[in-house]
Amino acid sequence: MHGDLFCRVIDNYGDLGVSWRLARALAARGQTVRLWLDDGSALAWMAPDCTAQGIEVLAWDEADNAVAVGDVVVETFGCELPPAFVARMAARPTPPQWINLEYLSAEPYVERSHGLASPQFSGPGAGLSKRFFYPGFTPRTGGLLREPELLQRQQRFDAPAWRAARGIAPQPGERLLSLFAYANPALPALLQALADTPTLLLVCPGATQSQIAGLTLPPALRWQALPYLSQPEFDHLLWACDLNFVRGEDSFVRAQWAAKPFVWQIYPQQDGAHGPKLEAFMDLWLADATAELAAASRGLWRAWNGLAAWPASLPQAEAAQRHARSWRAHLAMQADLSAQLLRFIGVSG
Ligand code: TRH
Repeated sequence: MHGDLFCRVIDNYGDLGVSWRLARALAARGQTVRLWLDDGSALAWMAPDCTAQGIEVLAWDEADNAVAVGDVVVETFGCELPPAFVARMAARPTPPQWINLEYLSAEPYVERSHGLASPQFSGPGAGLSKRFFYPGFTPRTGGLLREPELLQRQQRFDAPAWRAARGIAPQPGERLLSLFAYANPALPALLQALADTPTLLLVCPGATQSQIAGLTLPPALRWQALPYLSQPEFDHLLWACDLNFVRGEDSFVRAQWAAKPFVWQIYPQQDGAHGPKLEAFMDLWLADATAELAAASRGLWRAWNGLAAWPASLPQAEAAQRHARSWRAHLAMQADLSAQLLRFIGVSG
């Protein structure tokens, strides 16, 4: 299969992060992939070895030129393909499979919408049909991106050696916490809530580093600024910590594969749509948790997302750790997204 993946960077890094990961997953399954980007600048740190991965990375505008169209065209997150490219798709003797990869959500509409077709009646793509592919957490969705050897790599991972190589030196008994977040007014309250346990916060680049630099930390807390890491190294960070704060879409998924307790800062939407989206995920994720863990997790997640007052206590660490492992085991029973996508378009991976 020859695939064309299109990605427009709307903001931050998730659009590119997901698209790059999908491109890699398809290439690893033996498919030829071209990745068309309007802004690939973040690949310099996210995937510094990108030229060695067998993926052709191309500038969006070059898609206007008369390149041959692949067997499958993936439009990520409704990014609206270049009209000239769509016209060539329609002119191909066998039309390509046209897939729109949607955003991840645990809301019920996902199961209803996954796989639906949208025939094109007008415009350069008239006569073609686009199909919606929804990632998700349940068997009636397209699943989650997961490279086949992920769990084995995690088993072989040497966290102390990784930390030492990165200059991360927690003191004995110190909790290690990663913090990847949008600017968040709840940060001072979080620091107070963490204050009863010695903690080293590893803070990812972005607004949080300048925010935390302006705060006085409680005596039990220390923080360290991290540089941008490559995607594989970002995974290692999540595996090496006791508690991970993640955001958006891709780091949120990686935190689940890391099987460490985590807190999700959802991408905030003007119309408040992020509230029900957050609740839908918590409903699914906590369905089998004890009532105590579920209540404490909901309290912390809502507070971190500015949707409720700060809770009296944090989730109990061992219970949260047990739950994170069983959730990963549950998710790992699903076929991963790239395998499901290939099956969806009739290709054996
Ligand atoms: O950056 P994000 O917030 O991205 C997105 C976008 O805002 C997008 O528009 C929105 O729709 C979506 O969220 C929901 O968070 P995300 O999705 O976690 O993407 C971050 C990517 O950056 C992810 O692939 C991990 C990667 N990353 C690294 O590789 N190294 C790093 O050091 C860091 C901090 C992140």
